[in-house]
Amino acid sequence: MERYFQPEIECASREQIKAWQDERLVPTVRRVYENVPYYRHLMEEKGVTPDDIRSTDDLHKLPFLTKEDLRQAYPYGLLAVPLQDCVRIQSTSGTTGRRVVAFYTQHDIDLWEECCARAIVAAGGTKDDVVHVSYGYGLFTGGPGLNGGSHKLGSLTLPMSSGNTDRQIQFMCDLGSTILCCTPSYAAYLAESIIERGLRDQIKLKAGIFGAEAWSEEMRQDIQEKLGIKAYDIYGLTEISGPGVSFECSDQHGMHINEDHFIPEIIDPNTGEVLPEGSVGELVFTCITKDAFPLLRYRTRDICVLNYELCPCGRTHVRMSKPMGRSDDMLIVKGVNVFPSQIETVLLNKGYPANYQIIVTRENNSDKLEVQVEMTPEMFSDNLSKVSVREKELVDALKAMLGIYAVVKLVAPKSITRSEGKAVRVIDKRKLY
Ligand code: DLL
Repeated sequence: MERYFQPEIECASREQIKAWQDERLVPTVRRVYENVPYYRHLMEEKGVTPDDIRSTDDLHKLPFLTKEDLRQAYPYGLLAVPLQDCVRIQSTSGTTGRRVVAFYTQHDIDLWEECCARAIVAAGGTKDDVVHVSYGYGLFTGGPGLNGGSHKLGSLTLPMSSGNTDRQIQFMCDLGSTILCCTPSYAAYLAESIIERGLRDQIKLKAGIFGAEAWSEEMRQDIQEKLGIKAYDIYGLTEISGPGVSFECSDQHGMHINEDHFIPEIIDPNTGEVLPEGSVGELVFTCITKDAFPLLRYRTRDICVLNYELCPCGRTHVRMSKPMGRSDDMLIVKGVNVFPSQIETVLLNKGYPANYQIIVTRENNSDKLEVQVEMTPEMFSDNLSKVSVREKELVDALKAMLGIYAVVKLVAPKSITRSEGKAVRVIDKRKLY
């Protein structure tokens, strides 16, 4: 039977959801206009005043915010409350450019943790569960978010953080962890390590809540089979609060967006035009309940589609598809759009583990795509001629999926560095030339 953390909200009618959004958007826009000079300036440039925003139907009139704006306004420029009212910051990893810092009041943290509690309940969690949180703690939102959600639910929380795989597995066995929260790539690594140590029948996991990076359906099947669990997707981003912006339910067909807090839109990433229902485009969020950092029309760069059909689980909040990639993660190789998720699908379909790295270089003005793929131990024991047959097979399958030629290198099991957080899938050396 489906359980809800807040049924009156999660299963509200669409009319009720729209009414909440309308009544929360209007004062939020006014408050941001009055308290955030950076955004007021953007509104003035567009000739919009708070009086122009009377309901969500007027949302499209507001200017967008981008990561570049957050960098420009770093660190305090988008804060909508006095700094003394804030109790926490979280931050993105800042691998490309300046870090982005998000601020929280206690009220913001409470709402964020509620969103994460909804995600845990949707994955079958109750207060009787032992929630094993192996997302990183610290500035990254993964650990603190799921930790807080588990507390809200009253479950026993194991704040493991990432790393130290032996200790993770030992605690999992000794304390009987039932729900594992970590990145899907680390879940795959933990699954492999548990099986290698012959401990599969000593773990009591029933579910996993995996997100923070793209992962395919094939990878889900693989983790589910190896650990004997149901694996749920969870999505979020630091700028909007962290994990729990949306989450999967038992139906496992898209993630319900917490629409009482965040209004989603899908836009054309090139023109900024709002696209009709069912279109694939860039996801944009407007925060309507946050105190400290209520970003309006924030462009996530994540490409996905929204599904407003009624979900069999009973939740009425719109579902977003798994992000098909990020508009800024998409590689353009020889003029062709390549998403790492397409490569992952081919590999998993052909029985390879999800340990791979994509390396793009440029030689003589021509792009070169190389995919290094780990073999399973059984494949590794094959003779060399069989390995080259396998490589050729993969080249053909990748050509069929991507439309371009990729060099394939099959490498020994465990030779690609494992990540305890988000996996590093792409090394684009063209940027270094
Ligand atoms: O990754 C928050 C999070 C933590 C989500 C734990 C889920 C679980 P950031 O580090 O700011 O925040 O990265 C946000 O990660 O814009 C997406 O591109 C990507 N991302 C997050 N969740 C998913 C997911 C956290 N389920 C960026 N599938 C986002 C695919 C995801 N990509």
